[in-house]
Amino acid sequence: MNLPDGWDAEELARAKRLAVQVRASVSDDAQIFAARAPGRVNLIGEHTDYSGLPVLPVAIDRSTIVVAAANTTREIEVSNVDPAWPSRRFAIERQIPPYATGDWANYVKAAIQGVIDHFAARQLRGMSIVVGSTVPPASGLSSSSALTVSTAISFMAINGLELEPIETATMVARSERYVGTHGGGMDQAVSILGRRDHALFIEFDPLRVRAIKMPANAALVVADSQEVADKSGKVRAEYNRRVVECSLAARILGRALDLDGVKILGDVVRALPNLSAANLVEKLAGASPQRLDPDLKEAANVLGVSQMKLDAELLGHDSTRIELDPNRPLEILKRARHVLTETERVIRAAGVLEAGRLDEMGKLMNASHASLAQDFQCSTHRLDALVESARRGGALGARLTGAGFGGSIVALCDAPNAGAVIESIDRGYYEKFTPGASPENLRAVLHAGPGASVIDLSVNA
Ligand code: NG1
Repeated sequence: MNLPDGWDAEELARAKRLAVQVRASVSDDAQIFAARAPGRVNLIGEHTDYSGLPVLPVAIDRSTIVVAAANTTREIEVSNVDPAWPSRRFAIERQIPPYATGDWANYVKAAIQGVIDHFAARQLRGMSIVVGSTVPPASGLSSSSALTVSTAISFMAINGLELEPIETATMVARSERYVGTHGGGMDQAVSILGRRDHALFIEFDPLRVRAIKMPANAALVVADSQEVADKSGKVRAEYNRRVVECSLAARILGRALDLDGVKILGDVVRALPNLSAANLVEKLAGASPQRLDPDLKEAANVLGVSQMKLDAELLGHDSTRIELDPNRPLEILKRARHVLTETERVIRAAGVLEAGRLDEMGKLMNASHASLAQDFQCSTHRLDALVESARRGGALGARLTGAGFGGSIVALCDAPNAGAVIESIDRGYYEKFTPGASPENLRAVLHAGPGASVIDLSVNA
């Protein structure tokens, strides 16, 4: 069978099944498009993207497919083959009001709103879509971005709109903030720009990528802790709090180092490339208490700005305003230490991966996990146990992947050893933490796959 570029046989078959459902609700001659967008696993560079600092993920061989046909109603009609996600219908308007927090279709709205904002002057056609995904939800593999990306590119196809992939990635990264997470652009970038058998070294502001071939003897074991990292509730608050903490650390460092206009840690690193993470952490420690009150009063004093201005700049307004827990101080030093040392690890990791030095890559991944657990405080008891069980099975390195607070881990292994690592995870983790569940669907060797693409199903029928 002739497969369209970037699609495998299972995906094409899945798209055709979804198309049957879409055809039932549109006219016989309607053009049908199918978009696929992969999830991702991040090898290293965690919680660095929203500071504008580099990451090193791979697009994985698990994808979300959206099959779309134009309708005549100027509405978006959405259904999902998984009954856990109820059907939705909403009008295309200049400002689409979001559903209640946590509604899955807010990711669809985010994508549509992003395209509307980007192509402001256009009259856009509505569409009916059916979604079918093999990216497990809430497990740190970015099912959300796979949905946002596949929706955005199918909506563009329906409306005859085109962008360079790098521009699409920038557009979608911005648009996903619609759901209220103040994320960076890693997930959308790798979902769109991913390359088969390659990891992507991604830099931001402006977005650019370098593909790094995965060494042939490397295997990636990805295991789901089954601890739900629900990005719509508590985890979102934790995530957004860290965005604020990192931005505060950046502003304080900027002031201490006489730099103008610093908003994120990347601004500092780019302005002073010769200062090491250790140097910068030392400067920060000299310029600010390690922790600051969440009402931002003390922070405003340290920065010499008004509390109101700082509040507006850091927390925003309206539906995407960040609410800080008034009873917990903001951690400044620890968070910055993680982000700055992680940046050094990512840059080294790109080099050692390219050179095929897997042992060193594994050590960097272990150091990343330790820093995420101790300084960024986004690991959990269960993620630590899962990482440990992978290491005991002989993984060269293992770490939580994605935002943390639950979700998945990634373990780097010598390919012949992947089976032993999986066995150790089954015995050391799943038997204890998910007794009775069969672990077959919870862990796998995943491969670096191609980025998103859209096809005309009438041509590929
Ligand atoms: P996940 O694992 O999908 O929640 C989130 C952010 C990323 C990045 C990582 C942490 C979104 C869509 N994704 O990923 O941008 O910041 O956390 O490295 O917000």
